[in-house]
Amino acid sequence: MRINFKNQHILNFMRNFIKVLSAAVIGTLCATTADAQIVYPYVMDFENTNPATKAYASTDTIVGNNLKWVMPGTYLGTPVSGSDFYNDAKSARVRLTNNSTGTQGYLEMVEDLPLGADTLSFYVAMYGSETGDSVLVQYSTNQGATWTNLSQIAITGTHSAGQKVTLIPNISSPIRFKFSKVKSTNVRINLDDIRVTPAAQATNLVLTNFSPTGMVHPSTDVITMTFNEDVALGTGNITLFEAGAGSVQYDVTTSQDVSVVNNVVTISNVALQPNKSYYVRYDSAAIVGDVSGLKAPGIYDNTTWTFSTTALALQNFEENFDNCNASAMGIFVAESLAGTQTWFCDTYNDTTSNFNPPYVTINGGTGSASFENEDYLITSIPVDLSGMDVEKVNLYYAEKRRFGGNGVTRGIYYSADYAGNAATATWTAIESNLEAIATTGTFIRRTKDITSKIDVTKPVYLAFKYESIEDADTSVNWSWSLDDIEMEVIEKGTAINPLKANSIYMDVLGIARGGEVNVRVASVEDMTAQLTIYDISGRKVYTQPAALKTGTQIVTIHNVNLNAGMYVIKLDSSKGSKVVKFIAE
Ligand SMILES: [Ca+2]
Ligand SMILES: [Ca+2]
Ligand SMILES: [Ca+2]
Repeated sequence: MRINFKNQHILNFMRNFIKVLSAAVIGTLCATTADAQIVYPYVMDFENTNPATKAYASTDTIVGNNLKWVMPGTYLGTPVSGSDFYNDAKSARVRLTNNSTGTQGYLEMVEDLPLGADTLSFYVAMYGSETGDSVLVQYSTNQGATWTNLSQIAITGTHSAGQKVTLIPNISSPIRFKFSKVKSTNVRINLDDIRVTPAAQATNLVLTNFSPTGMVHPSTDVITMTFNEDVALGTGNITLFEAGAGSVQYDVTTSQDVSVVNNVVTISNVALQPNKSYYVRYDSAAIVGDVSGLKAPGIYDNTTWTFSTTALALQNFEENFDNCNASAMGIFVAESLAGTQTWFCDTYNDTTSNFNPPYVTINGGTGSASFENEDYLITSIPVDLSGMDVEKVNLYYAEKRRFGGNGVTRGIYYSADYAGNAATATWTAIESNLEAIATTGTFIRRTKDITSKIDVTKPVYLAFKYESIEDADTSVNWSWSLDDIEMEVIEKGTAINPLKANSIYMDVLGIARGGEVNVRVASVEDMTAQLTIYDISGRKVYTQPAALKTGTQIVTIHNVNLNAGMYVIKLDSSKGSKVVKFIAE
């Protein structure tokens, strides 16, 4: 079962917002940033700026309480008693960029306040007897790339009684502010005691995604965890448990297999076994926020993050799409070679006959047109009947059509060289044009004896293929659904053979070039095997022992002297032997 973990934790994230009130906490949070520390509440009172004075036309950087500003059109210096408004001894006077001429003056932070802003308050006043100006307050959360208006305030404050303004941006991300004189005339305004309190910050990291989940092939060798911010490794363990069996513990401070890039933690070189169930736990302190120092809640149960593995290769199998999702439709994967329509997980109920949702569907027609499509639904692991004494292979499936038309062709194919790209694979038809579906809206069960059609001597990928045509007519293409796909293999002299996992699976990836042969081997246990290469006349050209690990691995054989042509590689082990042909060039 897949838990809706993300939403649950967003909920917790929201619930756990707290006010950051302690100066000590703020100091700790800020200590991990590279910049000078900003102490909250941040105050710009113009009493101790560096430099202490500034002419209107100057565009110098002004530092106040460790934060950098620029203030074109702003005067800093000794105030004029009876004309300037100021608290304590100084304030800012804003006019035009060249004093009495130019464009409106402003004060802009050129660094962020790292903990955002809960409240922003300041004093504003008109200079002397001047009247009628406003101040525009803007903020930026993208380092000044763009500015958002927060408020524009008509100034009623006077030099003898400034006007206090309090705004509540309540933005938790790093933020900077800009204060601009609005009127283009040269009337002057004063600003003082700009004060920002920190916004509430998240109290923990959030694990926003993780993999694997659901059903995966045992060749999967990577575990990833994605967080809501950039992270670093802390102290503790990430632990992979095989349900009811042992576990592998990754100590994040010592394991060479644990790495971090930005907000993603990756565990490499994971060894999985076929037909097993797994769960993953991790310690709260194992992952920490890179900048924030926040910790994650961790996972301490065996239900939050679970997954299981398929057999190494398929023999008898049955897929009812109970765990269908967009990227893994059970043991099948979808590939679209033409057209934007694709196979998808479906639960639409237009019948109760044989209806067992979810199932998979593709529809090359929409309400507005009919589209050209070529789409495969392919087994994600090979069907390998080479170790069986095959008497009969039955393929069962339930299929349904919706809508009318004659623009759709369906077929069943297999490929011995499929390697993740249906376009470059060689497909052999088991049946290139399946029989018409007489009625719409109802699942119909089919039984096909494919014994003489499928290659039982080597691993092959089985595929259902949907093709539809381009036509402005909406009623040409129709929707094809599949469910309950089952392969039944009957061995000679036996009743129906039960599902069993191969002990060893092997194939050669691609064409051998430059004396290099890439052999993919899946094993149910650690063992030593012997790999031997023969040429087509049966002459041994290479032999070497290979230490196999549990799970799937690529064994690369280097520097073999191979002429162009066909070869055979043989694997001998205590679990039996396998022979695979390959081509060298
Ligand atoms: Ca002041
Ligand atoms: Ca189903
Ligand atoms: Ca398509």
